[in-house]
Amino acid sequence: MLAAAATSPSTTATHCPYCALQCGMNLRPAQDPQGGVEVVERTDFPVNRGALCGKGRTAPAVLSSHVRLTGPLIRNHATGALEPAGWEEALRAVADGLRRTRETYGPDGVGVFGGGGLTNEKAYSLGKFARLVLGTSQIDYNGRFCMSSAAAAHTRAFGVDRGMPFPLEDVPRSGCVILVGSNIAETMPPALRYLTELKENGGRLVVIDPRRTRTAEQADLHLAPRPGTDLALALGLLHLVVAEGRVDEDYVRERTTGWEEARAAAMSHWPAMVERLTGVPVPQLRETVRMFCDADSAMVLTARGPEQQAKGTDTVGAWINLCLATGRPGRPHSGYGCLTGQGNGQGGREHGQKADQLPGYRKLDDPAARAHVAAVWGVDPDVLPGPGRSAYELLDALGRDVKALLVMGSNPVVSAPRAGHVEDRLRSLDFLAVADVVLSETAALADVVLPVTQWAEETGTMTNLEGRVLLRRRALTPPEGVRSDLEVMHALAGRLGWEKGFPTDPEEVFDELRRASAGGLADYSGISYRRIAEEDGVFWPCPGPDHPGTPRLFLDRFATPDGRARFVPVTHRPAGEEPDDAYPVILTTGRVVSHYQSGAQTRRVAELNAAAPEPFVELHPRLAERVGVADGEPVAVVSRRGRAVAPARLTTAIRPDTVFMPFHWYGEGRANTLTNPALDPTSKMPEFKVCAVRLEPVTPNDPAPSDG
Ligand SMILES: Nc1nc2c(c(=O)[nH]1)N[C@H]1C(S)=C(S)[C@@H](COP(=O)(O)OP(=O)(O)OC[C@H]3O[C@@H](n4cnc5c(=O)[nH]c(N)nc54)[C@H](O)[C@@H]3O)O[C@H]1N2
Ligand SMILES: Nc1nc2c(c(=O)[nH]1)N[C@H]1C(S)=C(S)[C@@H](COP(=O)(O)OP(=O)(O)OC[C@H]3O[C@@H](n4cnc5c(=O)[nH]c(N)nc54)[C@H](O)[C@@H]3O)O[C@H]1N2
Ligand code: SF4
Ligand SMILES: [Mo]
Repeated sequence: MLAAAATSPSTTATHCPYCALQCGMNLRPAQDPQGGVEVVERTDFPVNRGALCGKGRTAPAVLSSHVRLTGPLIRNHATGALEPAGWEEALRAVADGLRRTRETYGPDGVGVFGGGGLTNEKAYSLGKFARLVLGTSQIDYNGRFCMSSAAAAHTRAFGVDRGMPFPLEDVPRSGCVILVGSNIAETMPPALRYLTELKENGGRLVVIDPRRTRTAEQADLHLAPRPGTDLALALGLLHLVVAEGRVDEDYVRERTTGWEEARAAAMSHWPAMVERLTGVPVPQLRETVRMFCDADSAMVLTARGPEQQAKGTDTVGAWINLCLATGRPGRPHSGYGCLTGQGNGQGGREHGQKADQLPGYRKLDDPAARAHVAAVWGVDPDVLPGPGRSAYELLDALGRDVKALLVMGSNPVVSAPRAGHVEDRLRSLDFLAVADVVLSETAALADVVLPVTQWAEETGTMTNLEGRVLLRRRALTPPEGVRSDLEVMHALAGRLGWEKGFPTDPEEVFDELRRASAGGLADYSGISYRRIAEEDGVFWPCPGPDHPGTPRLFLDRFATPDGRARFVPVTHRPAGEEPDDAYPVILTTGRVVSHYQSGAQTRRVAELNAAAPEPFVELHPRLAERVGVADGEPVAVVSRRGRAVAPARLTTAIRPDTVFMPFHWYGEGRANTLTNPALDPTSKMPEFKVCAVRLEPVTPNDPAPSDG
């Protein structure tokens, strides 16, 4: 239960530590004799208006010293154990490990792996730390596994990538919303309200998901395609839009380029063929087109379902084409948006922890961008390395080309595709340092573990899924033995020869970030901590202190050189791995409401664990019967990468050719033991949502599962 609304002056207005909704909450000192803080309802923040999901409500539990790290750990190589150490010793060990590797193998022998949960200040500093202090090109982050395909498609079509080009408040004012591969009821529960209000206002909702999820249950129409066929589906809809004369010719002529090629590509996707590929009946395709085109305003929102595919960029491109052909983007309550996932999934992709990027969403291979950022950093542009490897490529290169790694804000042992292999690669490193708040499965492999402060113990900005820059505020004093990520970077930089340039005060870092982003696509230069506090957050771009910020993009022009949106001709292709005789079933993966990501934080919260104690394999009773497994019994799922075992959960809400596993657990039920690291050629997104598997009943004498 939430504590009653408070009026105490010691209450701090802040935001949840988890997902991209960044729900507002108040924290106040707990009544509990153990101390800490408790969550109090905060109704003045417009995005969630007081509502929180169970993860947000219970977030203070992870602040407790029973579950978190409270001091550095160093591996004793004689015993193999991680042992408590002092900060001086730990920082020296990390600095030595990174320096030694660099001296032996060159700067690109050292890698950095960041996270989309880091504040803007941390993400910015991490990119700067990698390029200046380590001199390495080998930095990327877990956002590559998240919304990178939508980001690439956005940039290709619109010239800029802000996940939602309009605020959430526009959703219920739309006439029709197509929600593709998003289970908002479990992944952003307070946002379900926007869909309920949409229907109350008379708007129509179409949900596209191979499972009849709690979100799909809200829909006027639910389409359940075979996983990995969204590209064909979107092309089939566009074919029908053309065939039924529903193209907005004026809009296409005035605001876009490339229509003829995109139209020709779509016309080869006949409805009957699309039905065969996707399993969605032609009448449902027609009904979708009718709802979408009859509405005065309409939008398509995608999440990880269509994006986490080896053709995710083209798939999102096809949905954008549909929106452009029907004249939606830049019109009221209309257009295309991607529901970004991590707390700072938006800001974390803008300020330089991505392999090809400099702050302000600038490109590392653009000479003008290099010159601008180098001037802010006080260095010669030539010292900046070029673009590096993408996240999976980086993890795959560990122990071979990249010999030491610093991880800050990710738990790839659980969350990376083909995780057994990634775990082996991490073990093969000469040196691994992990900064985390808990002893995650990745931290457990490290030579040195650096314990860091958490959301409620530090201040910093986050950019939510709407592009709204928010301020998280410090509400309590961290325990003695932990330091902030900014302090860690400052201390390491100092030991590696950079006395200056890595401040520990977040506002000082933010002011530098503002200058570094000035003139870039994601321009934060007009945003200040004070303005955020006064204005419920500020939407970027905000190029000056008097600029109001930009809640809605593309009203007059797109961010392309000619101001027009670009159609991209795309055509359907198979998944990286299609079912065959040996692996006849499709595995798809995703989330449950009670756990967050790799579970490193939420598996440490008793209430959440009680609600969702273990992994499971969701499958249709017909498939279960064929395999010979009953509800609740263990079932083995085997792919070309390995084998996982978890209890079967029978439901008619999933297609009979598909099984679903959540990815929040380590051990024998780890979903990512199975997943296929086939990468999208543009975004380098791995294919988390489709791979081929076979199912086997598990008998008591079965050998222990192994990771491939
Ligand atoms: N509870 C909880 N909430 C979270 C998170 C969490 O870990 N737990 N993580 C946050 C983050 S980082 C993210 S990225 C978001 C993700 O938010 P969502 O994208 O909503 O989450 P997922 O469960 O990964 O996938 C959504 C749906 O895609 C469907 N799907 C699977 N394959 C396909 C396919 O081929 N096509 C289509 N159309 N759909 C398919 C799945 O059945 C699933 O219901 O959630 C955020 N919120
Ligand atoms: N099979 C499958 N796999 C997936 C997905 C899927 O749908 N299916 N989804 C993918 C997606 S969308 C995502 S976003 C990834 C996420 O996967 P991960 O990157 O593993 O995400 P988290 O579990 O959030 O890991 C964050 C880690 O950083 C720590 N941490 C939190 N805050 C801080 C901080 O401020 N500083 C530091 N130093 N550490 C911090 C946490 O304790 C945790 O250990 O998983 C991907 N993996
Ligand atoms: S929906 Fe997301 S931001 Fe809101 S309380 Fe839940 S986890 Fe936190
Ligand atoms: Mo994500």
